[in-house]
Amino acid sequence: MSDDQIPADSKLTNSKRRWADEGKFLTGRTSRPETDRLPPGQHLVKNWPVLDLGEQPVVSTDTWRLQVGGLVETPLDLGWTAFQALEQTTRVSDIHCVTTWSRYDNKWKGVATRDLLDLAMPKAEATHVMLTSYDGYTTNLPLADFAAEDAILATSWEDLPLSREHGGPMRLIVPHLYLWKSAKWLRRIDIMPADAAGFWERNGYSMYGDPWREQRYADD
Ligand SMILES: Nc1nc2c(c(=O)[nH]1)N[C@H]1C(S)=C(S)[C@@H](COP(=O)(O)O)O[C@H]1N2
Ligand SMILES: [Mo]
Repeated sequence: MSDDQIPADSKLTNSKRRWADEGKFLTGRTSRPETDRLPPGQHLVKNWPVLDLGEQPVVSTDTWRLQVGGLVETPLDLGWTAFQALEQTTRVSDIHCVTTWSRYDNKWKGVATRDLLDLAMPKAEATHVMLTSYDGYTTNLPLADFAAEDAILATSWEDLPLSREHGGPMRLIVPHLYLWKSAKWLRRIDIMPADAAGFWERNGYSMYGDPWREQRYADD
C-alpha cells in the first residue's frame, strides 16, 4: 500500500510532520539507561495513549496472516493457529513514544522475534527489516534491533488480549526504540539487504530512533 492510501493529512500526522521540521521536544540533554530510567525529554504516564494514523483496522483472527519474506531461507505465511503454536514468551518492558510520553512495566505475551527469525532464517546479507501493517503503515529498523532479546510479537498486554486500538490481534514491541518502530496490526516482515525508509522515516523522523540519544528526527 502506498502513502497516499493512508490518511496522511490527519491532524496528528500534520502536527508530527511540523514537529519534525521544528525540532520540537529536543532538549539537547542526554542520559544513560543504566543510571536513568526515563529517557531525556520524556514524561511518565500511567494510562496508555493511542496513537496511529487514524484508521484502526478490524483484523479477525480467522483471516489474520503473518508473512515473513525477503532475504530468508524459509519464507513464512502463518495463520493465527500456527502463530499460537509457536513458543510463547512473556516480557515486561517500558515504552517510549516520540510525542514525549513513556510508560513503565508493560507486561507482554507473544512470540519473541528471535524465535520467529529462527524459523525463517535470515540470509547472511540481511541487515534491515521493513514492517508492513494492515492499515498500510510501514516502519524500518536494523535486523539486530528487531531481533533484540526483549523484542516481542505481542498478542497480550497485562494478561488480556491486545485491544484493537493498540494493534490487536498482534503488534510488534521493540522497547529500546521509540514506539513508532513498534508496528501495530503487523501483517508482513520483509528482511532486507539495506535500510529503507518507512512512513514516519519519510516524514522527517529518524531512521533509527534511539530514545536514549533522543534520535527523534531525521537529522538528529
Ligand atoms: N500499524 C501502525 N502501527 C503503528 C502506528 C500506526 O499508525 N499504524 N503508529 C505508531 C506510533 S507513531 C506510535 S507512538 C505507536 C502507538 O502505539 P499505541 O497506540 O499502542 O500507544 O504505534 C506505532 N505503530
Ligand atoms: Mo508516535
